Amino acid sequence: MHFLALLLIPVAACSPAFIPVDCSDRYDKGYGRSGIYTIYPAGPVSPVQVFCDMDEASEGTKWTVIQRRQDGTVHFYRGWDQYKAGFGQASGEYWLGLETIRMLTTRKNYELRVDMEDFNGAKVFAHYKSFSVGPEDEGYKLSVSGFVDGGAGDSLSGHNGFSFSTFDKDQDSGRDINCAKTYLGAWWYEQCHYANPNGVYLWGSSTHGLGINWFSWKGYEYSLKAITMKIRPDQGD
Ligand SMILES: [Ca+2]
Repeated sequence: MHFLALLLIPVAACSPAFIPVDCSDRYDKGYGRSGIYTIYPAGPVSPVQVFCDMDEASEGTKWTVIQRRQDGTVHFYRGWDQYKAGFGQASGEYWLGLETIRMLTTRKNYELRVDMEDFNGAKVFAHYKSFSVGPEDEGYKLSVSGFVDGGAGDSLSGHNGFSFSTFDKDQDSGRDINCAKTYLGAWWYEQCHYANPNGVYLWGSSTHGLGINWFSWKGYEYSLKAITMKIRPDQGD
């Protein structure tokens, strides 16, 4: 009995008092700088490293980055298991992972902002007041609404309600096509896409639909320099 009690005391003393679920929790605890932070979307035993955008220029901070392309250093043409679990590094290009995104967006109401940049330094964004991803057994279905234009136009609402597809898991709506294979990406493809943020990094000109496209801004023949998808709890404004 006494031996057990002694064992339990240090464990209790070590348990962390603060378990941030996302970058918003970090920010609210006084971590106000952009950078790499550890969050716990699935509880204290599952730390995940992410980039937090706390920049005041990005409409008031608190953003958890779920996807980032900026230099082509990370290969994005990957299969289902990788898109489910996530890949890349929080310090550079990465995909946070469908399971983590689902867990986050199930806990709270999130909004989404997609920031984009072309090779001339022009920057635009698309903002969605509501964003969530459903469970795996329903194909990690996308729910997105409430578009607010930041110059990019709306190339995501057309994907609302569709399941996520990778080259090895075709859940798109095209019966005779595997959109992930055809457009060398992974996305909530319909038949097939208005945006291809996980397409091939092509340094500008894109073969029709294969690059990092956002149709309503640059069409299908232009592959963006940078694109970032980030989420934060609904601010109620
Ligand atoms: Ca198909």
